[in-house]
Parts: sequence; structure tokens; C-alpha cells
Amino acid sequence: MIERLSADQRRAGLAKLKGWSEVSGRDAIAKTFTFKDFNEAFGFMTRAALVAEKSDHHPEWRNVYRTVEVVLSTHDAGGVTARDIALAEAMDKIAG
Ligand code: H2B
Repeated sequence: MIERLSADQRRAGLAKLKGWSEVSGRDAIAKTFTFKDFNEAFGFMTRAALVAEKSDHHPEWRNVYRTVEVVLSTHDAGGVTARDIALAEAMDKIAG
């Protein structure tokens, strides 16, 4: 079973990322991505979905036109783990 990150580990993980923050009232991290249009937003989601499926670690997300709101948490661990940091990094790379 993967372990939740400590507060210090989570802060260190967030420092590597662009624009992610802690969700208040929940052990999770979040970011809203904004793209040029729906096509770019959905292209991002498609590529991120392939990474998520390959790593068996899935986002909570919501798309409205050209924005994608993402929340990452490891349900099996009840909080943020290294898997969330890794998926967040991959999403930042995909978004460019
Ligand atoms: N995604 C996320 N975000 N958290 C999990 O705990 C998780 C997951 N668990 N994707 C995986 C799938 C698990 O349910 C399967 C059985 O490996």
C-alpha cells in the first residue's frame, strides 16, 4: 500500500509543479488548466488519460469548454501520494 505524503513531503512535491495547490478541507492537490479552445483542452485530456490508464492512477476532472479542472488524490491511501505528484508532473508536461 502506498503511503500518504507528510506535510513536508507534499510541500516539496508541490514545489516541483507549476500552478498546483492544496485543496482546502481535503487531502488533495488541484490545478485548473486553461487552453486556447475546446480542441486543445480535449487533446490534453486524451493524452493525460493515456498516461493515467498506463500508470493505473486516475484524475478527478471536469472540463468546461477550454478549461480543465483537475483534482488529484490517491483514493486507496486517502490522500496525496507520490503517484499524484508524478501524474501532476506528467500533466504539466503534456500541457506544455
Ligand atoms: N486512481 C487514483 N487517483 N487513486 C487510486 O487509489 C486509484 C486510482 N486506484 N486508479 C487504482 C485505480 C485502483 O483502484 C486499481 C484497482 O488499481
